[in-house]
Amino acid sequence: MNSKLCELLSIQYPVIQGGMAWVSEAKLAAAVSNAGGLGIIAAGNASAEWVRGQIKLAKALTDKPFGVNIMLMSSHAAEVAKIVTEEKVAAVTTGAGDPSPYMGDWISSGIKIMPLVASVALAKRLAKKGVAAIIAEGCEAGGHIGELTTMALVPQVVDAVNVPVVAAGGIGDGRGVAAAFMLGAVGVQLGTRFLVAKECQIHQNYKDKVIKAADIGTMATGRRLGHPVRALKTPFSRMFASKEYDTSITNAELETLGAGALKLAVDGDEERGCFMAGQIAGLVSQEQTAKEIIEEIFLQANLLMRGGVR
Ligand code: TUI
Repeated sequence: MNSKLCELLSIQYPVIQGGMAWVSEAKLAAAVSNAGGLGIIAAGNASAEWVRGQIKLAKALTDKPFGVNIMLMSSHAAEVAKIVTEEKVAAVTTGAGDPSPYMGDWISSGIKIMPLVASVALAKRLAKKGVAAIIAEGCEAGGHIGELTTMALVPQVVDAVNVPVVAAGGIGDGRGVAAAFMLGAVGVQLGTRFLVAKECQIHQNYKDKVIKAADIGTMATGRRLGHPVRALKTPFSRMFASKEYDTSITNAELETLGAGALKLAVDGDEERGCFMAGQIAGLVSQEQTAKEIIEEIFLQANLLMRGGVR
């Protein structure tokens, strides 16, 4: 399946792997790139030197293009922004903010910039500044989310900008891919489905929870803090949700409660972990290699888009 995104990134399938903090490491990124998608190393809150090590490892594991996701709320974001330039990664995706301050350096180094946006306003602002593509992420996604659904957001972003748009949030199989193309997207970004990739290094408890999750198995918490996060319903998310309505708890205390919980999930802590995942977790039913996931999804998408049935 060829699309503008394949040409833009020199990849075989128009799929980008989500940059999931603590989850998207070099091994997963390289596996996705080797399978013909664009693998992504997530910098998350990690140190710049950790990110450099992961980039070097990915270079050893694949000769295909891959990218780095920079979480702009991280205190290390500025340093990581420099390292991706030094290492000349093929692409950068950004989340949780406006990457404008770093874009000049990336553009002069030939790095393809694909910011994640949750609104038309930010998409329009960035499209004027030389981004290669915009990733429009709906609130079905896992992790830090905006307000609009993928169904509502993607066509509005497509109409508002003159750069290619990638759809993200709630996409887990070939039907989601076909739907994204119908909305005007040139590709998709998938996170939750890759959580259960064999090459994904998270604890088996995390994978089992995603596989067992039902349609209503996720919830968004943290609205009070201005950055809602979608995660699986677990003891942690229920505890956090109840404290969110407790006016005797300050915002600072609430922030402290959440800090470090994602890492605990990645290490398998079922009580204290924050298991970020998207609403499509209910559809994810088995562990597969990145190659199996990508080939299965695009076989189905191709059939559907040629007018076949699934
Ligand atoms: O960024 C993500 N997903 C993430 S980041 C993350 S780490 C985190 N952990 C705890 C609290 C907060 C973050 C986990 N998952 N997706 C892309 C995304 N970007 N979703 C929403 C946004 C976004 C939100 C506000 C982008 C820009 C923005 O405002 C900037 C502006 O100027 O409008």
